[in-house]
Amino acid sequence: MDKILNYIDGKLVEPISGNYLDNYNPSTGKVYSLIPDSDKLDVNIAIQAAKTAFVSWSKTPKQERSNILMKLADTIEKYSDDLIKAESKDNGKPESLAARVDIPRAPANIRFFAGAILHDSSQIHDMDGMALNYTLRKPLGVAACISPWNLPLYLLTWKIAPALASGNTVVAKPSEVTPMTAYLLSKICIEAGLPKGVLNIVHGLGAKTGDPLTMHKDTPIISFTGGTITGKHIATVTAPMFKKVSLELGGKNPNIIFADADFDKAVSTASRAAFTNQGQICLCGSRLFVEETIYERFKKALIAKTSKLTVGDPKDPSTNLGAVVSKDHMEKILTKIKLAENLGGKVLIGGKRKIIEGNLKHGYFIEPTVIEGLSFDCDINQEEIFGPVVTLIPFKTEEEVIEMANSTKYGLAASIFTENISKGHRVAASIDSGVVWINTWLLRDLRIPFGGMKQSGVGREGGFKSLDFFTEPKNVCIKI
Ligand code: TXE
Repeated sequence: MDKILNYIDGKLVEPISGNYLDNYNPSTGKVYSLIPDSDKLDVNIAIQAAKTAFVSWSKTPKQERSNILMKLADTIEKYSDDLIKAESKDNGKPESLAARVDIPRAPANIRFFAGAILHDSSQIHDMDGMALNYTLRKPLGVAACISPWNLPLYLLTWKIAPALASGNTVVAKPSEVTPMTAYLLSKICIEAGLPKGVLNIVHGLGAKTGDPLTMHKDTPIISFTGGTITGKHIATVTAPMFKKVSLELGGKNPNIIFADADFDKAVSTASRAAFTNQGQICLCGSRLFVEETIYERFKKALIAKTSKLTVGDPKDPSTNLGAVVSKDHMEKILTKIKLAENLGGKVLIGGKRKIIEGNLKHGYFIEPTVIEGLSFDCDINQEEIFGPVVTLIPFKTEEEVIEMANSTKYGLAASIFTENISKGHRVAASIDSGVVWINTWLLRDLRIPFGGMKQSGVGREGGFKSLDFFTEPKNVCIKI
């Protein structure tokens, strides 16, 4: 059985305790590898290695840091096929999705920030010739990067790339549910010649590994993506330590379909937004608001579209939905579907676990599910489900749909479908969310500020926002 190792000070090492956790393949429901059950001792050694490496990495000229990161990106690309297979096996997602999204975006993230540091500039404030202020930006030290299981390698690189590019060193803790591609990345870092200690990856549970990492006195900066409850915990424990924290948390994103939308485009994009990655993307559109006059027609078209989606072997190129990430998560999603029915919701299609005969018989597959008949303010339409489940809600007016869309505690993303330009802009301006798409979904530009309002997060990452986050501004004032 494969044994995943920690990556500390440039070496692959066992956890000091010698303890390991089981790692499951969600498509088969079987254990296929072991993860270090790391604890405070491993975390402390990793932080010390990162702290030592910071001395020279932070002074390495930008061009050289950029070259090293470009080489890392090239080496990731060299192993794309292995990474695609590993991500799919570890997470349950279709290989075709990992090949289209997860894996190509990892080197793209690294190249983007390796280039961005070369084009960054600092501010100067002239005081009418009497004095001049200029602002230096310096890395902070050891960044703690904690990433989730839904887009494992992609979101890990989204954090470590700007942290490293701006001269910090990193201790990363990938999700214990999907550790494999982070482990492969450690081997890739060694092959690419990343200086030792610059990136360290410690595997393990949130409470045993994540907590000592975030609470350590020598991790002044934390970038976290994960659940809102964990985000709240990290915000609480780190506030008295005055750490710089960026939190990217959950979402309950509205997709709003007006009657004047391009109908076919709206149906197919709404379906993609609901079910991509089995609905396990924080940006998924899980609440579908449809203008009353086209509601029945839209509902019929969405059901027809959903009925054509294939749930099956992630290795099969024709598969649209693979397995959800874990048994616990599958059970949580199925419980939510039951609750929806108890609350008076009608399951229009799906709603059940899907058993695939053969060696995937014990896999965690769920049918794509469409539910109607629930009030906008019930639990199902307020709390994140994070699975292949979408609810349909009719609306009459622009004012009404804005109120319903904004009714949750989240504010991450929204999509609006209309051919009326003014309406699109007007509604976009009224929606409480960090990201709004008009007539599209998941169209990402790495330069944009990315993050959520309300309980979807704190701070923004992306483009120069990431470089700002991972550096500390220092103003110097010169009297002339
Ligand atoms: O996330 P956790 P979970 C949502 C989604 C999901 C729910 C819970 O609704 O059902 O969150 O998922 C680490 N100190 N999202 O429980 O626990 C953990 O080890 C430091 C949305 O899997 O937040 C992992 O590396 N770290 C989300 C990371 O936090 C801790 C993606 C995320 O896991 C920790 C995933 C602690 N005390 C889930 N406890 C999105 N925004 O995309 C846990 N961790």
